Amino acid sequence: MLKKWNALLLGLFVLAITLETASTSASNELFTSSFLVRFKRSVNNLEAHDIAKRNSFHNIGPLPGSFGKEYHFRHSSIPHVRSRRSIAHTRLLKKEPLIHNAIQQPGFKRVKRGFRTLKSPAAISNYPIESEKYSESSNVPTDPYFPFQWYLRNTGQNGGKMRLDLNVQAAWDQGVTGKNVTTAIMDDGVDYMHPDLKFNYNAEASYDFSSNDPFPYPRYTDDWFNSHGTRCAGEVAAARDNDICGVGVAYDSKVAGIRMLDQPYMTDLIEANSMGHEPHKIDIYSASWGPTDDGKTVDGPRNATMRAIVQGVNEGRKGLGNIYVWASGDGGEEDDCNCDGYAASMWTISINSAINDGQNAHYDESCSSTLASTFSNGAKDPNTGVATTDLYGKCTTTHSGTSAAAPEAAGVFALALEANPILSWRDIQHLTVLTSKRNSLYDAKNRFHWTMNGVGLEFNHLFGFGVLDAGGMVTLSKQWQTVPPRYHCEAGTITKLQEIPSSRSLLLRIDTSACRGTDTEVNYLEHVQAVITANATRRGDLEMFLTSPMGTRSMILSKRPNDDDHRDGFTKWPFMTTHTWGEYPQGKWLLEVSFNSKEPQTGWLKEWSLVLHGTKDPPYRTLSPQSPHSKLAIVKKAHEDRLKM
Ligand SMILES: *[C@@H]1O[C@H](CO)[C@@H](O)[C@H](O)[C@H]1NC(C)=O
Ligand SMILES: *[C@@H]1O[C@H](CO)[C@@H](O)[C@H](O)[C@H]1NC(C)=O
Ligand SMILES: *[C@@H]1O[C@H](CO)[C@@H](O)[C@H](O)[C@H]1NC(C)=O
Ligand SMILES: [Ca+2]
Ligand SMILES: [Ca+2]
Repeated sequence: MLKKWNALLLGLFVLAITLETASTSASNELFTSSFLVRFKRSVNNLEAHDIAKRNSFHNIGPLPGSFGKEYHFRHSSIPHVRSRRSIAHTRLLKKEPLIHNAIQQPGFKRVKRGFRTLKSPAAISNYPIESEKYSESSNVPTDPYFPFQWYLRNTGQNGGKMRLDLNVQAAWDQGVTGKNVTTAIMDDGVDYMHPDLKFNYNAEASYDFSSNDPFPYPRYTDDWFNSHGTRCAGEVAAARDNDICGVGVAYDSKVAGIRMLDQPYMTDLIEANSMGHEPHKIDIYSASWGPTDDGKTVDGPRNATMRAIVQGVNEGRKGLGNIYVWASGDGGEEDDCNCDGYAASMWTISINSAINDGQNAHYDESCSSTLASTFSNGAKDPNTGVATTDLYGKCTTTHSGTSAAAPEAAGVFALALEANPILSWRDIQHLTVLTSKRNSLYDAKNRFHWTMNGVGLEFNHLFGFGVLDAGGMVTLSKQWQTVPPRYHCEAGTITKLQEIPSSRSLLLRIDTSACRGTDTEVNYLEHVQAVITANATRRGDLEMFLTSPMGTRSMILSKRPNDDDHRDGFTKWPFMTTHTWGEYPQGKWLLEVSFNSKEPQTGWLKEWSLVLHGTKDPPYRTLSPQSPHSKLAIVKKAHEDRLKM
């Protein structure tokens, strides 16, 4: 079913096993003034414009990936959001001979992660003392806020742990600073006149989808609500040694502004246009927003957005694939990022955060789809937030949340792409798995421990494979050989209706050959999805675990105390785990579904499909590890031992 839809979606009817496939689900009640207009044939912008105009609509433009068959129309006399469909306007469009159909777009909430109302722009106080012991490098930036950027260089300032940082100095010392790489900040705008950003601003790749013009400048509000994008941009690409603020992780890279969060309601078309904007000029898209983190939402990308992401990874960057970096979410213990379809997607790299002494931040969500972590605020000392650029030429030391974590990762990936511009979107994920470090990251509440998967890769339910290491990633990128083709194996489906008992686990097994002997054989895993349809008297009390044939147990759904849904449940929801990366998938997979509740609950599991993604051939065969203790050496040896068996 997944594959068939993909074929329709991409208009490709060839057997294209390495192409990515998509699925989504949604339900809404609000309608916006935006319409998705499908034409019977491809039309050009001028034709679309004429048709829009004679029906009193405004043509915003074609949708990415629609080959001129789908356009975004707006009607100016319909309120931006209303609770009923505008049947008359829809009918008007449908009467046009060239129009196949027109769908009024539902509006929904998307929120930025980590916004805290700020009192006043922070001024420098308690200037941190640099420790002499950190490193021998003489290549240290002189920017005034650099000493606050403990996430770039942790000398133990403000109570941090020495060397618990992104290890960017080791990348910079190799001369790698992000040259010729563009990261788009999909957010509330970017202050592109900021003196620390303006020379690294890529205007050509920027756009404002909140107001439909080429100038994604943030809208002014008294509380500086729209400072989010500017702060994220500085973390990636603030300039170096210019006496202004601090430096970006990739201070010679470019940032593009994609303003798309600043309107009353989000639509599928705004998201799709943003994520599909200039996929050959933009290498990395960074997103620090998503569905509400209230711990009771289950939501993800809608159809057009899903198609834009799929198209981005399959065709963006001239076929190498765009890199989508996602903040894993700020819902804390109450939420599970596997219920956020953006963060849980295989095509996004979802990033969690640790604070300056290695604990998780109190707002961190946990889930098995998180790939790795960077750093953010949360320590007691207020000077341990994320220092970066702020609105109107200012600087801040208090950027916060997993919002601040995702752009750091985008910066590290920009360094990797300069080191090796032909890395694919999957190469970046493999490099992340192999070079992220446990360092001294730990769960402040001692719930989640570091565990070794079946091929010796250490992971943690909070932090994924650990904290990004820019130096390690750049070094490995330089010798990297692209990974073998990716295959999707539909390993099995159980559709028998089964009751989830109140006080013990429902256990289901799928025994699979992982498509052995077919042309979608998977022998070395990347992502694994458990696509599940289930309902319950209280959805938030459900817990689910998936155990691989090699014995790695991923918690694919944790208890969400606020989620009292008893109606919707999960409909073909793709729970994802990264924890079995590199493992061999043949054998028995176990799904455990149970309630974690004081009250008696019941529920029904209606469907479980196991989808395996990975390679047929061992992925690291041509690489030579520089140290026998490196993760690369460990996995490579595990894979070689298997082949000898
Ligand atoms: C910069 O990147 C573009 C593709 O994004 C590539 O075509 C171009 O050759 C690169 N330029 C340099 C100087 O590396
Ligand atoms: C989204 O795509 C699915 C699968 O093709 C389809 O069933 C559904 O009707 C679409 N939803 C909308 C709102 O177009
Ligand atoms: C769940 O689905 C089953 C089977 O379709 C149905 O009988 C049951 O009433 C549903 N339960 C809830 C809580 O919605
Ligand atoms: Ca600077
Ligand atoms: Ca969330």
